[in-house]
Amino acid sequence: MATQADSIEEIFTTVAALAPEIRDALPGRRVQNDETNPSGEMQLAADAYADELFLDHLGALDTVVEYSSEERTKIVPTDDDGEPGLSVAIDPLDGSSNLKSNNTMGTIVAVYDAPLPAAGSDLVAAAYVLFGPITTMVTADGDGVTEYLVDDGVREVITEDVQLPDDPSVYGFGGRVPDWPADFTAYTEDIEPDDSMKLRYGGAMIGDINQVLTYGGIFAYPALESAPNGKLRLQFEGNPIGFIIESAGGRSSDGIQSLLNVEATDLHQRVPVHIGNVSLIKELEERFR
Ligand code: AFP
Repeated sequence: MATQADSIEEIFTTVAALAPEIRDALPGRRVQNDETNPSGEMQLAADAYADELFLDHLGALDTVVEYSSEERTKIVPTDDDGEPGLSVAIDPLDGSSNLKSNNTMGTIVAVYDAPLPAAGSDLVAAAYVLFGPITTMVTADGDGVTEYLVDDGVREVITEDVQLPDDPSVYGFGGRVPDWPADFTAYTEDIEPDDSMKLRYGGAMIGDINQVLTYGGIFAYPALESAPNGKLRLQFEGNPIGFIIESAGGRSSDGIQSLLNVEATDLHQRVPVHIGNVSLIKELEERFR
């Protein structure tokens, strides 16, 4: 009988195996689809393609009983034997608007042991695939964080037990500066003069998070005056990335509490996201008190 660890491994293996197919499909799918996703953003042909591919392959696994994605309004039940299983929430191509300028993007996977929408405390695993100059995958399974090279759809370990470096050096903040609330602006004014910190912002959360994981630092897509819950989505982005960064010794926050403690009320709910070294996130939470 398969254990939960076997099921998580099967999901990770399936996601890695699809990476070359997705990468190969990108050049011809940089055009818009004439559709918007459930968050009202323009969908590219690549977003829709990757979503269908993940549904076909992850939905076919016995262990996956629910599939949902940033690209579809509703949860797809994928249970065909009535056995309990895991729910998968996926951002098929995070940062797909970077396709036009040929910059970094990736896939984010959240694995919950609960029906969706689920809280971060229901996560049992999370991972992301990063399509950079090389394809890498970072996984967290509750037992540590591992970085892999994905070569021909197969994972080869690069680093086991990945931890955020102690001395942070990068920061990246999304949203228009005049749209930032006063408390967040005040926090950025603490960070910017620090000569050990430099700005790195790429327009794909997954690329910016990987920089934080590599160099130490902070990524935020904060609440905005025009959008009090920010831009990023809890089920598909905030929770899985919070789980990975916290598993690597960092901290995640909506400004008050860990992202993993935020109540899940809606599949496509947004949440302010602040992620990075514990010291930096604690300072930010102090600013917000
Ligand atoms: P897309 O997937 O539509 O490109 O959005 C990417 C994203 O959700 C996240 O990955 C980025 O951090 C953020 O949006 C970038 O948003 P801005 O374009 O407002 O900087």
